[in-house]
Amino acid sequence: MLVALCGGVGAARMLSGLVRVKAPEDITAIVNVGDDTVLHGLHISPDLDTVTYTLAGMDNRETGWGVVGESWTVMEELARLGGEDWFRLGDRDLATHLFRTGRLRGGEPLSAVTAELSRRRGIAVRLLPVTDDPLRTRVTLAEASPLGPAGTEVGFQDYFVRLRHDVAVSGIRFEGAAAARPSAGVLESLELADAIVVCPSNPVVSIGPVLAVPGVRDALVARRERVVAVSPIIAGAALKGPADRLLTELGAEASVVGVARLYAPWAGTLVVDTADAGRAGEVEAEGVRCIVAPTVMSSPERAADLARVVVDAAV
Ligand code: FO1
Repeated sequence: MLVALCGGVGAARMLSGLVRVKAPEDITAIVNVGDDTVLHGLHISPDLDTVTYTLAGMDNRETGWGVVGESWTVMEELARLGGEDWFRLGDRDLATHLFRTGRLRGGEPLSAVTAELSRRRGIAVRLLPVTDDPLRTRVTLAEASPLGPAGTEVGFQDYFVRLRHDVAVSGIRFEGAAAARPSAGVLESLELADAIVVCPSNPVVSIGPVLAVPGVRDALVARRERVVAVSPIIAGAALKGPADRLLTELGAEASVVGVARLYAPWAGTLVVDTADAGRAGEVEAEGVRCIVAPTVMSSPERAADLARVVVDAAV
């Protein structure tokens, strides 16, 4: 059985490759919930939804989130009413949030609701939120913004969407992490996995919250030789999103060497893009085996090629 640690769009692409080289029912995805937020009274789980929509083939490829071929009738009417419309919720996407919120209100844990949504959407990959307990990424801004002076702490979606992550960050914390328990199956799957893949998601705000849940990091350390990570940083930059800036702003190096240094305690192997072939020696100097391969998943076939490299590296 293969386990994948997942954030948003990079993880969804990786999973769409993994399901072409491993039977989907043999794959367990442990997904970040630190991006989750409650808006209009609805519980929204962006990374779980991005992964679900991608595996169901209903994802919006352009944006990397939400449903393909969306209509925006509700959002347009809400805007006319003067409601909050900075976080775009399409009509079909809203059905997911209504379904999830109703079940959570009924007392079901997030993992049960996620399993039901996966089943209804015909997904065989087992999707597990890393925890069913509250876990929220909080971002302290290093400079003034429309949300307040330097030093203001905001929610992840305020930072990522409302401010378009176009603001320097001085601190990140994962509210609720200390009390969060891994959801059922998380630790067992890590203990039993033949291979553990760390998807090319943001090391700070996607992989970070997953490892912040007590027990997860130790489970990875114990299986380090089976852990294969794919660098989300290529030639010093992130393909999408603020991963490179966040690494620098928080004192790490925005490069494959910086990622290797962060991941060295619990990942035995790091796959880097061919653009970083010249830095393989420096990655290995961090005590991490380095594999060089194309990591830009520009098509399902390319994602499958990378998945093959990752699966072969784990044995
Ligand atoms: N990202 C945006 O940049 N703008 C949006 O309006 C937006 C809406 C949205 C709605 C549902 C959802 O599941 C994700 C959404 N995202 C949006 C992406 C979201 O910010 C994710 O957390 C990021 O992709 C990082 O994982």
